[in-house]
Amino acid sequence: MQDKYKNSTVYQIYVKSFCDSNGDGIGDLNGIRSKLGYIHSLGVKYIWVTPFFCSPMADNGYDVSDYRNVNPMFGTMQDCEAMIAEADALGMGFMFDMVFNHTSDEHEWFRKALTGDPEYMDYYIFRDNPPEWTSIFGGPAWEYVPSLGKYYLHLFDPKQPDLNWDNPKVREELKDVVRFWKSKGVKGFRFDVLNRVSKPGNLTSLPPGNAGAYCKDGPHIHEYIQELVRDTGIGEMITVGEMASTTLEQCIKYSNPSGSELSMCFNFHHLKVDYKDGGKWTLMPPDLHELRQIFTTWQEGMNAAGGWQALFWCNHDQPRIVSRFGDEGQYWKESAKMLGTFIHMLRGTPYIYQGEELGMTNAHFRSIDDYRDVEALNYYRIMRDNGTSEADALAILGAKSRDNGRTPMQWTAGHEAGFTSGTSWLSIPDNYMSINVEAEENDPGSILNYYRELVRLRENYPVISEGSVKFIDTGNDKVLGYERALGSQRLVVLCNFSGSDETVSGVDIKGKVLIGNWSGSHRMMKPYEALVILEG
Ligand code: TEU
Ligand code: CA
Repeated sequence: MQDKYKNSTVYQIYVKSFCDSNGDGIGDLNGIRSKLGYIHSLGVKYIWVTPFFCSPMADNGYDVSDYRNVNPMFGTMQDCEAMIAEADALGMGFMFDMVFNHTSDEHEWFRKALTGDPEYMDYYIFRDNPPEWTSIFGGPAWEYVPSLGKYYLHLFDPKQPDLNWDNPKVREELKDVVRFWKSKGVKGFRFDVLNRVSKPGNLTSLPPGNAGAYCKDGPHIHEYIQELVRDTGIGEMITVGEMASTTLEQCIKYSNPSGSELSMCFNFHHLKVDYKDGGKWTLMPPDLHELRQIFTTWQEGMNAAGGWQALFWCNHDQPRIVSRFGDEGQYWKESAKMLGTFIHMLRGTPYIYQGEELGMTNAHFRSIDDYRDVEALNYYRIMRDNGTSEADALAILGAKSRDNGRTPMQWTAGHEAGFTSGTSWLSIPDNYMSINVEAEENDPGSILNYYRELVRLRENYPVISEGSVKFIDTGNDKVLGYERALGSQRLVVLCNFSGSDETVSGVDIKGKVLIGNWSGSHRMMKPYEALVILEG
């Protein structure tokens, strides 16, 4: 991890839902350009933008058919170059999203493979008698191609065939893609499901099971990442790998300070504390004890080994955090600020997902017809086939679907929340009338202005950007607390994850309040109170 990124915050844009410039109901690159001033006003230095490359959009752009061209739905290469230059002029850099575990089945490599061309068949993973595996989106992970008499592996949708990274030609092709975008002036990269690219040695001899569980942190993963970073010269750039179901030991290597791999990793354990028996399609309140355990292990473990974490609650695959671990009713504002404080004071690089800075909520869709995501639609069918009632299945999607995080950015109280002059591709929750940028700009106590302050604090206080971290015992399971330290400075962070008054004991609180969401410092923590105290 290079020091220059340590005091920065990253903003994540989901292109399709950020801002529509031409009234077709779909966010686009010119929409992003029109909002660069807003993003700059947050104080962030980097912008991760989700894939906008040519794609049939079976998985909203995570199925790329041409890595070097802009999907006409989102704009042109000229728009893209202008977007990069305009951000640059404001001191912000883009991180583009490289989806390298798989391509679209409409990519020319896969089209050639389907004709039986052996060179291109070896770009993918074809087998005669594969084991019975289920894919991450539900259904079988191996798809039969009658004309070839073989099956190909897809960890995700059948329209997302997995690439064969054991073929050096594939790795060369992907490096070329990185070089291409680097030469356009991109400042960093996010690598989609990167720890899944190296597959286990003898795939066909493995027992039936979950493809995702077999394909992670594979035998050559560190070698492949090191090669990619070295040969493209991105070791000095900001890079983040999306690392699914990984371990602390692996992430220490992925983000080792020598710069031979990546700047940092996304990991997801803290976002599974509301999965009953580990299953996503279930309903359960978050287990706060487990949440504390996970953060303690990862924060202190990465600290001790010099690894670096990407810090986040939200992204385009997750429900909205205020609806999930907070309270979108009575304590909407307090809980959104508390959750922001908890993440932004930790050790690592915080990511703000579009709308999180407004306290945007889940979608509250009432019918299956409102959903668009392939995963939600698949699992709805699977749940219904297994006998789950319509009401129960909709309640589960209402809490867990990725579409919750994909409703359009709420800019104003006007037509379609100011997102489009036409009709949005995905419905907008009614609360846009009060939860929107315009309203929050005008309120000094808004969640938006609080997030700006969190970003500013990280930039100005080295104890936040570089200090060590240690979790503390607050004597109360509902109040999570940690300490940051650098030289003679000490920061104490206390966060009440409940809607009731809570007491803490045994915590040494002295110093000045750096930021908080209730006025003053209390022995008693108010509902969803966050308190940050600086000593020294
Ligand atoms: O996500 C990978 C991933 O494993 C999960 O976040 C997954 O979407 C979720 O667990 C499903 O419940 C990445 C992208 O962020 C996601 O949008 C893509 O669909 C996926 O890869 C495939 O490219
Ligand atoms: Ca558009």
